[in-house]
Amino acid sequence: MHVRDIASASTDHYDLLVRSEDGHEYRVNDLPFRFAISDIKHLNIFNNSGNNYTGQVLVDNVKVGHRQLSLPIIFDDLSNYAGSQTTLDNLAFNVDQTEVKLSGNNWKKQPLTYTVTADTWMSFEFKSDILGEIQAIGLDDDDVQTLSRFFTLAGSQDWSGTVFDFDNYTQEGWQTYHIPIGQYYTGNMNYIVLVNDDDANEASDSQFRNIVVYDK
Ligand SMILES: [Ca+2]
Ligand SMILES: [Ca+2]
Repeated sequence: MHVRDIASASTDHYDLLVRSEDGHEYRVNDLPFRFAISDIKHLNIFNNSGNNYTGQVLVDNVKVGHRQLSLPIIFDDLSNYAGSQTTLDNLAFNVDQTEVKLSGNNWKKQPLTYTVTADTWMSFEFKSDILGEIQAIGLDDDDVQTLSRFFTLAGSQDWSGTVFDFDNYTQEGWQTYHIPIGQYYTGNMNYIVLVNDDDANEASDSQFRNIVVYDK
């Protein structure tokens, strides 16, 4: 591809459009790499004209578009998850119910119908003022624990069988997570599940906000 210019950044995708000399447009996602907008630290423009690297690149009018691929999940229908796990059930919300604070010993699910593909990601912010035993998030298709679908974020207990790749909460306020969940599992899901497990003390809290599930 002989690239003449970056045509534009789409306003409706996390994509860049690259226009070739002959007028073809290529989404960056059509090229052999992918990225989330939040992953961009530097935008490097490469030009590869066949095998001889002699082409020229003209770059102008670079814009980065932003649109959320889905709206944040609204916590308007939370119910207990996994039977008797919840023993102390305290919930608090912001006004538009895109932020929820679970405290006590509290496992909740919110209906969310989503087919997870290999390209599915989940982004959200998490905060905990008092750490507990298990603080985690995941998707599930029913009310029965499926451990491999949960991402442990914090807590003293190693919830064996869950994903620990994001078990890195620093206890410094809100922390942002971008999880490529489709690289861990796929399939039809019916719930997003939030876990604030603290059997011994019933004192921990897990706060989640701006959860979006999307394909890219
Ligand atoms: Ca428990
Ligand atoms: Ca399940």
